[in-house]
Amino acid sequence: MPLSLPKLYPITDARITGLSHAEQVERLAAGGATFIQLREKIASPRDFYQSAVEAMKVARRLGVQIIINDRVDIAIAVAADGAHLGQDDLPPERVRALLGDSRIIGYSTHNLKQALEADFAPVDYIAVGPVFQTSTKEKPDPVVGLATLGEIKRRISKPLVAIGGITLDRAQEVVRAGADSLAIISDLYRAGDIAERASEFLNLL
Ligand code: 3NM
Repeated sequence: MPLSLPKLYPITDARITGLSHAEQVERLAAGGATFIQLREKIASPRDFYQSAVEAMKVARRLGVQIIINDRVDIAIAVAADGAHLGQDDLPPERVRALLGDSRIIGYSTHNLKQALEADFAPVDYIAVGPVFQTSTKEKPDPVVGLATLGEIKRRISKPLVAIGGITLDRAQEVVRAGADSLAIISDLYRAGDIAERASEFLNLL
């Protein structure tokens, strides 16, 4: 059965927020988020594992699904709901073998060719980005734009997650262009009240 994604897909960022992953999950869930990615680009694997354990406790208490970015080993170790892979991570086929059929696998793509390939890979959703310019990701790929996002949507069958530079102001146009879900980092944390910002997105969408 195809995965049904909520419209808002928040991604944690300990650097921007200065908060633990668990605390971010708590606040995002308070704003209505039900599907959250833990992304950690600084901490050691041991520290990420430990903070993911804490975040999983919060998530289970609040009924939130957790996807672990990049680290399939940590996704397995903390019994997360799935893993999100980049183009340089382990191949999706191998990750599917490791995670089994019941767990969610997401896959980042950055152009039409990659997205078309991803549609045949054993993954549950396809992320496309950066839709707009972003300063959150180091060395981002070239901006994809809304026209290409729309073309990708028309040519793939899997759920499409848009990512990169998406703000509350631009959320509706990204959905109109074809995104099933919006993955967001900085705009959730800029305003200060994380729960309120998450609920603003959900109310709008
Ligand atoms: N991946 P913000 S863009 C993590 O293009 C990430 O695949 C991207 O953060 C991609 O919402 C990006 O602050 C950063 O722009 C998203």
